[in-house]
Amino acid sequence: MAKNPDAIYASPLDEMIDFRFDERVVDVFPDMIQRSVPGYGTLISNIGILAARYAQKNSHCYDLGCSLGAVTLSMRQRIKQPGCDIIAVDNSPAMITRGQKILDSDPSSTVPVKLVCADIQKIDIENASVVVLNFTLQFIPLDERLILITRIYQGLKAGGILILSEKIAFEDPKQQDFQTAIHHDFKRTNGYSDLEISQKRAALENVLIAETLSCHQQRLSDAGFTFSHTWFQCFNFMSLVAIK
Ligand code: GEK
Repeated sequence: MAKNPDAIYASPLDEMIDFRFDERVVDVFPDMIQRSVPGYGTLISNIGILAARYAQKNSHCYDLGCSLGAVTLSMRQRIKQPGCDIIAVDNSPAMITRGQKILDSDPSSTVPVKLVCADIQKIDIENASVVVLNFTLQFIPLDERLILITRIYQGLKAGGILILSEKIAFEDPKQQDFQTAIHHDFKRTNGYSDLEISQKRAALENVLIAETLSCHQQRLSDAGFTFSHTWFQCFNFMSLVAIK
């Protein structure tokens, strides 16, 4: 499918408004995320491979903060266990409406998908073998993150996995500066101007709160996970897998 180019922050804005997942963002989302998150395509396809290994028969797989359903489509193509379904949740109505159209036009698998417009902090998570938070936890208020991860842990079956991908921060200011500079080079190489990079950064400042890798690992451990492992990192973006 042709991607609409992201030019949301290309012209100077009089007033900086906090970033929101509205219609304008939905229109350009596939282009925006691919040009902004290093390794996004690699993450999406490999989440399908992880799901194929860890999905258990007669269980639910959750895609929390599903946006347009890229993770859902990847899992749906790979999962072969009988009786599995995918529950994909996002609280942006614009994302869910567009995501449903994309799903309906993809006949590549028969795994049932339920697309739900809801706050992931309020839904039931039960009988789960795979739960994915692909760049979603970073938008949840800091003091509510442990409650969510604990509810995910409790909803997972033994042997089930949580895949947690996040933009991360670094304790060492030198490393923070290095990773930020390289990430900005990545965005520049993908055609974003310095103005776009700085305006997007300002819009996300109060909305996307990145934490360190050790902070994420400690929270996973506090929630009950005894095993968590980084399986992907590129600059300041990483993905962990935690197994119950
Ligand atoms: C992908 N996973 O393409 N409840 C439900 N959804 C939420 C909440 C919440 N409380 N907070 C934020 N969202 C996707 C990419 S994007 C990441 C995920 C990014 C949703 C929000 O509406 C948005 O669609 C998504 O989480 C984050 O693999 O844009 O950097």
